[in-house]
Amino acid sequence: LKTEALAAVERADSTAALEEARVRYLGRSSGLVEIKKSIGSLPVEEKKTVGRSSNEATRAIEGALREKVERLAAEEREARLREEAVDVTLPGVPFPKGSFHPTQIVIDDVVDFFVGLGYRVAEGPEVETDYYNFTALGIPPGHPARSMQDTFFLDDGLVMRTHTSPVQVRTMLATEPPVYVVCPGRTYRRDSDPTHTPMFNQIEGLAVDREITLADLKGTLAAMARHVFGESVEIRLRPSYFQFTEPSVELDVSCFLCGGRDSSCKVCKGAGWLEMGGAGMVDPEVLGNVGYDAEEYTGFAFGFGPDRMAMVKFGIPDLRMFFEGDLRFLRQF
Ligand code: FA5
Repeated sequence: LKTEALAAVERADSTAALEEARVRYLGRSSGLVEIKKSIGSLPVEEKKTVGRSSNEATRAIEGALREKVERLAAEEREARLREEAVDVTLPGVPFPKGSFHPTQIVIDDVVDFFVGLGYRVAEGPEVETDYYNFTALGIPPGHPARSMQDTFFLDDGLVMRTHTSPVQVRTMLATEPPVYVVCPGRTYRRDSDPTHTPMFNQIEGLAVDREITLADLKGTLAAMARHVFGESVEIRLRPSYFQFTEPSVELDVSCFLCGGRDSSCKVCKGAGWLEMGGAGMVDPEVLGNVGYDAEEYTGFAFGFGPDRMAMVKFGIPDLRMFFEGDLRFLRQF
């Protein structure tokens, strides 16, 4: 029995196999325990020899087990260490890194600028009611400006918003003045050519407070343009018309590349100025529509096209490239 047990211990090649051998040869129902139990019924002279030899066998097996346990544990630890070893001298595995979309770079840049001035960021739904998209902004049903915006109409008086200006209305209805917000978001029009896409982005801005003037608007837009395009750019406000601002202006930024001096400039084509978006003083009627006191408060608003701004900033000739998802294009930013 002892020889068999020692051989089994020697054969065991894992701590689990060793435990199995221990139970088999020393456990409660092992042959050795059986023998020890039977000692009491043996004749006196046999008791001594059987007792001694069974004790001796138990000690020998226990000793062999202990030694083997230690050896196995050491071996297993060593194997694990070998397996988990990290060779810090190997070169790292490079993993692909994404980059921001050019439009997103401009949006983040503009939003950062306004947040720095203390503006809050506001958002609104892309599926908008006719009321917020048009009527509340002074464009009643049947007004020609509705068809000028090439609207995608949905059922039940809903439209895909054609601009971010409805967020102005929603913000003012939800907050008491003073209000300072920027509202980036997706907008939709039935347009498609090198500078127009059916889905595009706008960034709306709105400031309503006591004694806000057109000079505040101009100073704010000039600082924004310098932040996005560089310290040397100038801005120009041209008279324009929007139903929800009076007076209304169009914002032009001087070409940051050639400063308007190069007729072959690939950014401005020699025009010297680049169109960024619309702006103006919030029409008192719009303030009245949201329950603000137009005697006490005035405000300015603006709406830029960050896709267009990105075309200019990065010198991209066709807006549609922004939406093709071509990685060769996107990896450049
Ligand atoms: C508006 O949408 C006004 N809501 C802007 C505004 C806001 C005026 C607040 C006054 C006060 P407009 O239709 O001009 O204005 O569009 C503004 C900008 O959106 C454009 O200058 C252009 O940069 C961008 N844009 C318009 N249509 C498209 C299009 N299809 N694709 C890409 N950009 C476009």
